[in-house]
Amino acid sequence: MELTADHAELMQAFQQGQRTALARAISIVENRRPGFESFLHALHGRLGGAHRIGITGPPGAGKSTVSAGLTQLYRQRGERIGVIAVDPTSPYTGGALLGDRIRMNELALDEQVFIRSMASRGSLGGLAVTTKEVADVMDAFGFDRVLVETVGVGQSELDVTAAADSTVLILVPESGDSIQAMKAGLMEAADIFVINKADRTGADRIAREVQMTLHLRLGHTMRSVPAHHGVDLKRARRAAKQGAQQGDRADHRDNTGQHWEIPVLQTVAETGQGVDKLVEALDLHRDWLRNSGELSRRRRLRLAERVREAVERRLRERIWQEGPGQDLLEAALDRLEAGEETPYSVADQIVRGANGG
Ligand SMILES: Nc1nc2c(ncn2[C@@H]2O[C@H](COP(=O)(O)OP(=O)(O)OP(=O)(O)O)[C@@H](O)[C@H]2O)c(=O)[nH]1
Ligand SMILES: [Mg+2]
Repeated sequence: MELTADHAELMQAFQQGQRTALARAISIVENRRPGFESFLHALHGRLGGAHRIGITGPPGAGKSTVSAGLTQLYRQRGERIGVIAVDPTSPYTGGALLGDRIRMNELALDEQVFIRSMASRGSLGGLAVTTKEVADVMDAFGFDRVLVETVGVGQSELDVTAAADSTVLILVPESGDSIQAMKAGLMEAADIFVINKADRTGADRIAREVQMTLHLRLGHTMRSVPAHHGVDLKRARRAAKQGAQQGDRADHRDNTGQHWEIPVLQTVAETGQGVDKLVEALDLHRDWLRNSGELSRRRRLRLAERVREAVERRLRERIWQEGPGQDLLEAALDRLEAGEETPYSVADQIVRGANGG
């Protein structure tokens, strides 16, 4: 896991906090250039400082506007912020591009904010396959928060939870119908719900619907239905505090233990209204993650997943690039076609060949 001379030099600039080094490091990792694993290996000791926040939701829900609002508030606290926007503008809301650019450009002038757009590369889920590693690079660079914005098109909401400590699911008043159809997994993936565009009618109604659905799906008590405006941080605050006192290894979804009470907030991201409540909810969630042991649990899951991915990459390389896999496959094609071999017997030979036995 030795760095090339080039990468060693880059690492030095990176450790000095040079933004150009950060940009280059991200490119290496994002594009899986030769040596990227060694680079990540060298960075690994610096991980863990950043709060990773996933922001997901349907196209045009206001993810970028919310991210920009969050970034502004965090900046006021003097925090340094990295933003990863995966496929930032969907084909559905092409008009958002301009707004995105203006908002992002304003923020991008700030030396303490670093914004990186990534194409989703048609990966089914919508979340670029290297997003997690890019988040690692930003974490290692010393950002206090790393925001990962991804358009929700099904699986990607679940993907984003793999990259984030805290996942925010943004809906709009018009999302009503989709709530019924929302997959249980998706509901469970969200740590905080935000009904954005609360300046439109129906925000209260959808907030209630989300609460009801959470109640039905996750066994939450009806007490969590807020009296007004969907903002119910008091209960969340209490839960976080209790978790802290008891050091309980709370299960996120376990209503009988010290669980996280999922807040359902309302925002008008365009004016910034309610974004401060989201900042508060995220702070609470981070406290809860730490105190309940959930942060460690999630990080362990992520680390295990990372090992699996690296192993799969190695095996693929060993078989198809370095090993005899391709030759064995080509040599077997005639026998395959003739029905003398099956794809499974050939696969068996190839894998065994790669293992040197
Ligand atoms: N009325 C209203 N419009 C909003 C609000 N927040 C954002 N918008 C508008 O909604 C549009 C989409 O906002 P974006 O922040 O680009 O949404 P997004 O979810 O990032 O969109 P994609 O990345 O394209 O999926 C823009 O025109 C915003 O100005 C809000 O609170 N109220
Ligand atoms: Mg966007």
